[in-house]
Amino acid sequence: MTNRRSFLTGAALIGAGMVTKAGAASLPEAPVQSSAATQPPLMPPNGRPYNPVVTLNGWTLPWRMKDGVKEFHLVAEPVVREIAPGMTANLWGYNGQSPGPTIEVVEGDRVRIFVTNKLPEHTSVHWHGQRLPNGMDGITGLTQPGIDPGKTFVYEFVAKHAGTFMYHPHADEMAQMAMGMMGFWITHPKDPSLHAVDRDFVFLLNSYDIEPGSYTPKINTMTDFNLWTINSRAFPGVDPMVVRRNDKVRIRAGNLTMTNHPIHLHGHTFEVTGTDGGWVRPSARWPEVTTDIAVGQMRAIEFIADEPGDWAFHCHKSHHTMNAMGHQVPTMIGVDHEGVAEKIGNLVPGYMVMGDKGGSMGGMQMPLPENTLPMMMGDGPFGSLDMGGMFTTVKVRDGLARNDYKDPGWYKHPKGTVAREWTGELPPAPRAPGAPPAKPDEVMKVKRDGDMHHNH
Ligand SMILES: [Cu+2]
Repeated sequence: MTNRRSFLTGAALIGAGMVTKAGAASLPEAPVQSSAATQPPLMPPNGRPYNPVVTLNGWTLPWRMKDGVKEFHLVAEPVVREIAPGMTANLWGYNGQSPGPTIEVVEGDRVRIFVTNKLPEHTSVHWHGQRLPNGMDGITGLTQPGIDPGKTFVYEFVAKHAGTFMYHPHADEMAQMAMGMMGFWITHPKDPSLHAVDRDFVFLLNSYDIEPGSYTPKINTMTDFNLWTINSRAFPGVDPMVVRRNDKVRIRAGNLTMTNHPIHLHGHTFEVTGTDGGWVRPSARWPEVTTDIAVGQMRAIEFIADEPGDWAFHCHKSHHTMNAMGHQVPTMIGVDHEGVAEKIGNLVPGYMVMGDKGGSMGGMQMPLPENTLPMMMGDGPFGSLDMGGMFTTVKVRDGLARNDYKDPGWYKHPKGTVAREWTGELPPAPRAPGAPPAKPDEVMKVKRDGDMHHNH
């Protein structure tokens, strides 16, 4: 739910002396979002018409129209974000959530954004990708002084070009970005029929390093993050993208992590139709099923959702579809530790050996420390789903009512269309040259070198 927070009555929210009572009256409200669930698209109550986007596990910031200017109020502040059921994080964000709310405007709109700083240190907001006057670019020290705690700054410019943008601080940025300060910005085309789609999803890719049992990201981490998230949510905390069969679908993702993410869609082919630089000319597009999104980049992909089902959508770096546990764990495939668990169990109650038949724990989980997520934790219709992190689904369905995009549950496969166990006769299994003779139920006796240490 969106709560209203008035800056007339909420005097404590504004630093002393910065905004006078008369001044406060001229500020638009700063709505606050308390839920991490995907909010329905915000239909524009005034201004020029457009087709609103859906922010996955997020929301769009309402505005006030004043003398033909769209006025928004962002409040930079500490927030508590649920990463997935069972884990919350102390992050920094805007208006109650991290990422902050999506800002949606129309090409040619004059936009005024009030930014109130409730963080313990100075901040600024950079409007990534926008063409604007240099002094509105939000670079602390270069184009403006930092916004000190308790102060409110105003940014104002014309949203000149339709497209997909982001916002984030350029102020103590290693800390502020690592703490979750970022948001999405959509400038819709003047003509709503241009680039029109039926479903338009947006989200940021982000990452955190939060030790199991703690709540605050380690901001000095450079590459070895343990939570890979979509809009600061890890699967199964990421909502599905629900579409009707034959909908034209656009998904826009911005990458504000420290590494690239090859984003992969199952069951369909798509084209990259936009970047943060603008729309890609149709003659310059080619079919893809994976597109790499580099750091600081945005990609808009489009496809016709013509195959019903629950289609995986995820980063193709396998460690990015894992959650916090499972890092710095040695590879144990082929290591026979029969009896070992029992011995360790005497020393460490609840100890469980990780995957001597591979990594999958087959639904078993070690007792976890407080406030963390098992490395793979989803439950699917066929059992445990061995993925977490930057993973969700595109659910394509026949027969959804128009504008009814609530989660329809798992796909019901037509008879005879699910992979199944072969129960007929089997030929003798071939052996690789030099392989030891087979014994029933023998696991391979190979220890891989080293441990699972990795740099993402
Ligand atoms: Cu990734």
